Amino acid sequence: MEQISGVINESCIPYSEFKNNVGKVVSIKGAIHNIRDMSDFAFIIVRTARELIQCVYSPEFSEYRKDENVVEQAAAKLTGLVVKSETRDGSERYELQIHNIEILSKPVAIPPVVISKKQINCDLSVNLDNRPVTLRNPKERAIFKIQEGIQRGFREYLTTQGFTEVHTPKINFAGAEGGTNVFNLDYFGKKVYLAQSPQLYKQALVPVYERVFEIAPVFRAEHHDTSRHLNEYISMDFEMGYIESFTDIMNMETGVLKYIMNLLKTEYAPEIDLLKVVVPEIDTIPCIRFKDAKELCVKKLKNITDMKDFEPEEEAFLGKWAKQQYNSDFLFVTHYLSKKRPFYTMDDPEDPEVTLSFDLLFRGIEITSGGQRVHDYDMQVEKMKKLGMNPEEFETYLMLHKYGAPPHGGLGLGLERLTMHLLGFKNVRNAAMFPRDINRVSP
Ligand code: AMO
Repeated sequence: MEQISGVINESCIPYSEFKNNVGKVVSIKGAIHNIRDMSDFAFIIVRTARELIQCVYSPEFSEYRKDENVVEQAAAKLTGLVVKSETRDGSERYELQIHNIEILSKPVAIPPVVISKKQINCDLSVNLDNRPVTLRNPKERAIFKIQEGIQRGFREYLTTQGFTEVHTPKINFAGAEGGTNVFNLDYFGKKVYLAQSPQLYKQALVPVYERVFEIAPVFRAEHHDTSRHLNEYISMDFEMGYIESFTDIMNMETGVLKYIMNLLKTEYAPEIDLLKVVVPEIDTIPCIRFKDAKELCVKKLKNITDMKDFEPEEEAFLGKWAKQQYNSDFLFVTHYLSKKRPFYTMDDPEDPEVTLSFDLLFRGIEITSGGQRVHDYDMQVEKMKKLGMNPEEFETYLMLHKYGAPPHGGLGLGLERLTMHLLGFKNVRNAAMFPRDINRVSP
């Protein structure tokens, strides 16, 4: 009987092994990304998971140039001799002089968008309509490799800080964030909601694990088509107990961001270079109170009418201000008004009009909301009643407070928002692999 050992016997080597195989005949597998047929020789560029490998037909094996199965997007196994060459800038490169091409699978149609050029050259909507294909373009896929790095950094750093990774339900008995942007769901005749955030559950887990984090999709029924809102996005959340002040949460986030940026520079350098990303340097992040930030905006910008929150232009202005004053791409804005923050937010005991909460702006756009939570049962019930909520509907959430909860707080960081601003996109959809917006649920 065949036994499965858990070891895959690879007949192919990855590109990283080319340098140890110069002068040897090896095999690789990948997609034929581009065929560049010159008059007396031809290149085949093979796309593997992270590289483009240059392969060249040796003259004695040039019969493959006539093989009609060798077409772009075919999946192939290529065998040949590894040779060392130099790029124009003098750096080392290795290529494969082809001896044999085995076609593993051949496409039946030409891609609807040219993906073998350096860059996808079409409208964003066409790009998104053809996502399974356009993502094959090296620049497009680099976006989501970097996004992987952000999530990995978040996970790795928090794990070293004693956090436990959790998964909370996405079908919920209540919308945690309030507002009208909640998706209703018919759950066997009962009205339930898609999770707007893991808020109520991550708090419930604080007395269990003290520190928890989650990276998962959340759902917001955004009624408008904007360049920074998605209907489904990845929320990177954490919640930590026994905090001494809500600045503990901002310190933890600063540590997370430093770690992420460093990880991107070291382990995601090919994608960072390809997309020419300017990775922010983080030393310390400045903090400003909402009231003081608003005063700055009122002084510098015209026609500000909403004194309770920021318009996008104000955030953009504050982003520039932080850069000029503190050479920082990030700015914490703290002590938002009580009226504007959700029911679970702790009011400032020194001034109950404001909360122990914050937003983090990155290059002038909010990427995080967070703060300290109410942990006292009576205080939470009273706050809910004041806001016109029925505490009875939140009976299971209030078990947290009823049966004892330490002072705690946390935050939610929008993965696509962070990616968007890191990569300098104007539209958050560029930073969503398969975006969901008011007009799009496919692909
Ligand atoms: P908030 O609702 O501010 O806070 O969301 C946190 C972060 O999520 C991102 N975000 C979005 N990204 C894309 N499309 C959207 N429609 C969208 N809405 C929000 C932003 C935002 O800063 N429970 C709290 C967090 C907490 O206090 O722990 C919450 O969800 O980057």
